[in-house]
Amino acid sequence: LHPMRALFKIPRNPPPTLYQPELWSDHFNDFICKCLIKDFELRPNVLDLLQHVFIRQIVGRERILQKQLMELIDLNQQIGTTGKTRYRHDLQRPHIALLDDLVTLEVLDEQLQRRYAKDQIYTYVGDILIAVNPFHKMELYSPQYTKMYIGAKRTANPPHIFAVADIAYQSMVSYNADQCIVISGESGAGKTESAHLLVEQLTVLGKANNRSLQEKILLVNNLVEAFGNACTAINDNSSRFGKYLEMKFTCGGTVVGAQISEYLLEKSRVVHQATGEKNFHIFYYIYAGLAERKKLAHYKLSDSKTPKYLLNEHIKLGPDIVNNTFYKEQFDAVEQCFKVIGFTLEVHTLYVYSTLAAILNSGDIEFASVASEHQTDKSNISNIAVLENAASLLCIRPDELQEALTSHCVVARGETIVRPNTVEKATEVRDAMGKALYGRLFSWIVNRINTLLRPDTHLGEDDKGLNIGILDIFGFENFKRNSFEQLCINIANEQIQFYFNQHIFAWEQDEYLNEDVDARVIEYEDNRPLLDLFLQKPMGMLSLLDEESRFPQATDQTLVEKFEDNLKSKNFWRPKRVDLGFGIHHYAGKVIYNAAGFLSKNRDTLPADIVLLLRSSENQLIRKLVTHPLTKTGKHTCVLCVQGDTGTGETTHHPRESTNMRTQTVASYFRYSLMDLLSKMVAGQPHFVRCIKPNNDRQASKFDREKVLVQLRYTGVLETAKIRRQGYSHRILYTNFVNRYYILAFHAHKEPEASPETCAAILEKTKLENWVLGKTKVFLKYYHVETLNLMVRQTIDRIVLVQAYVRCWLG
Ligand code: AD9
Ligand code: MG
Repeated sequence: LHPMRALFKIPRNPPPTLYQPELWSDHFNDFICKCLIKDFELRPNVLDLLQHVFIRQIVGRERILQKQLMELIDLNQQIGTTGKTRYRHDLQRPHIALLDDLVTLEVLDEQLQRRYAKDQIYTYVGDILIAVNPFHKMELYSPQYTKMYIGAKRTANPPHIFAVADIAYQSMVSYNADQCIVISGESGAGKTESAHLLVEQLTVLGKANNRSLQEKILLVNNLVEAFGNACTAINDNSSRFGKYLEMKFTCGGTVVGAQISEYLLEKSRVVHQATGEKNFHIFYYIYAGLAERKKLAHYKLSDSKTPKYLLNEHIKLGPDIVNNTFYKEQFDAVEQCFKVIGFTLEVHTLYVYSTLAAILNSGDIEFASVASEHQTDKSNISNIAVLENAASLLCIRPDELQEALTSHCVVARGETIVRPNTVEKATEVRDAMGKALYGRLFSWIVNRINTLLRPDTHLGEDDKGLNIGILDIFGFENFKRNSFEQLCINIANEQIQFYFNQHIFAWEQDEYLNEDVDARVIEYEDNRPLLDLFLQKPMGMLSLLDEESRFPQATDQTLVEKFEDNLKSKNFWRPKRVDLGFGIHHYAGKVIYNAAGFLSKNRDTLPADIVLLLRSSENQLIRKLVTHPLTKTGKHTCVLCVQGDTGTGETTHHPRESTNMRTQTVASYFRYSLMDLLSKMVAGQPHFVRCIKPNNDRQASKFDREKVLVQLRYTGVLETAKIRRQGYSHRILYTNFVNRYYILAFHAHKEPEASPETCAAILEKTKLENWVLGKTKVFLKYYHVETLNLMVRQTIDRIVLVQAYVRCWLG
């Protein structure tokens, strides 16, 4: 037996890639530490060191053969360079005269413009990625790029969205902690595209060993976007819902599933679209797709008569829809998504098509006013054939549908009385049914995806798993005419901005105070007053709206008057000469809203008669959509929730709707959704991507400097640059710091005491500068942590290599 073998106690089945010091003898660990601590590069004194260790200490009088020593030196050189060779790539880094990280610059917009002109759309401001929408296809996402950004040091490559995926992934694995990537920016700035790219890169990083799972995850976004996105005046593929996609990993970092949470689908779009806008994509896809397959008749649709819900008079697409090749291709793609993700054709897909066709058919039901002896405001259906089509697709009786649309029951003194609906009321009921069916269908699809991609089966018993959440919501909107939907969308953006501010400014500066660290205070635009204006109870805008929605006599006019009387804020005003108008000065700019329809949109009632009727449907899916009781209640404690007067941030939320048809208002459901989203987000370590729209014309290579500057200003990017330059974005408790990094300066198998002295020793050893020690925490600049993590990784890599070598050599 080789004497060193006994000394090193080479473990029998050593894990091939893990350094587990307890498996090896102290002699071996000492040897490694001496090698590593002496010098990170290991090289200069290697000969001396090895001679010392091997010849004098271990082998004693026995001489090591020259050849073996030479081998060790070779090995050492390999080890010394792995950090570099592993991450060197075939792609030559383009010569960059412009700065990748603008944290050091005062004039951001000018640099961004110069970079943009060179197609460098990504730029860092500290640890935040700025992505300027190129509005044209970029050669930046090929497999070569995918590879180039795996495990690379951030400064080794130009800024890229893939680098954000990598940092989030590496942080998740190294810290065993959930991560959250927040993408923000106004409508059309590129959030959804960025989200796709992140998912793509994360599936590669997560090395899904199951190819079909990888494929499924990649298709999830496409599927939900077909149902949740639409063409607006600003963006042809505008997200009309908020999406939080959580990718699930094992603790070892293998991707095992995905879960989506959807927020606030803009259902009103199903029945009405503003000038120049369209319905949800899927309706056009299915209409063209079914026409192509000659199946329109089966779904009671006709290619000569475009359904009204698709015929926005301002677009006049008309017959072109059925001939549109893009829509046809998209229909095939959606069907493929359904198939790959695991929806069954017979049960699911066909039911989905029937439901969509039923919505389109019901939109064509027309009402006429009928004069009667007692009342003049009764309504009747003037195209019974269409009603019958809708009823047959919904698998309900046409006479019952007719009754539910044209009349309603009221219970008075224990007696049920049937009252007729006016044409206006009947139309409202018809549209409410379409919206409700679509909204529920969307949630059902999302739930189904979640069931099919649930990670349970892939996680080991003790593995709770980790996740990386990607937030992609609808961006800030300011149209010519802004309604309730824009208000909700903009409040959501306001909340995300608040989350950003808290992370970047508020919490960081609080810590300086608490920890007695001397750092300059950075002024930033705090949008808390705006959130209070909207969310405070009982006098915030949403509470006032809910209160007014409870009065049957209230009108949109009384609502704006209520706002005017009660909202005392410089951010709220009533513009002159705009009926039902009110203005809000959002963090991202001034928006004039029109309150017409606010009350009915907020009440969003689906009459009980319709619910009961749909529950009798012979179509399983329809039945499910109207019966599944979403009665779970959630309790969220979230430091970011603005909950007005209680100030505790704790609320009990009741998701919308229960079986007794007493529905919650949209405003209160919205509030619930926001809190739910935030409680998910705060659980993870955040990474920020700021998307910037370079012009309003969706034109490539056009950089409207003023427009960009406004966005940089309101998103606080300029202040972010300052705080990143002057502040300490990472604050790590002594214990955690020592635990994570002691290996860089101390014996790998003996964790030293978690004292400020130990921390200082580690930091001095690493030759990093500009760090500070607080009372209980180490304060680091944003760029320190990456370097430290890389050093740890390299150290472990080297140890593993030495182990491997020693095993081969002696084993
Ligand atoms: V909204 O708030 O959902 O209305 P987003 O999501 O911010 O908006 P989206 O990602 O949909 O915007 O981008 C708008 C369009 O910009 C896309 O349809 C692309 O045509 C274009 N875009 C955005 N990012 C890129 C990119 N990295 N490369 C090429 C891009 N084109
Ligand atoms: Mg989007």
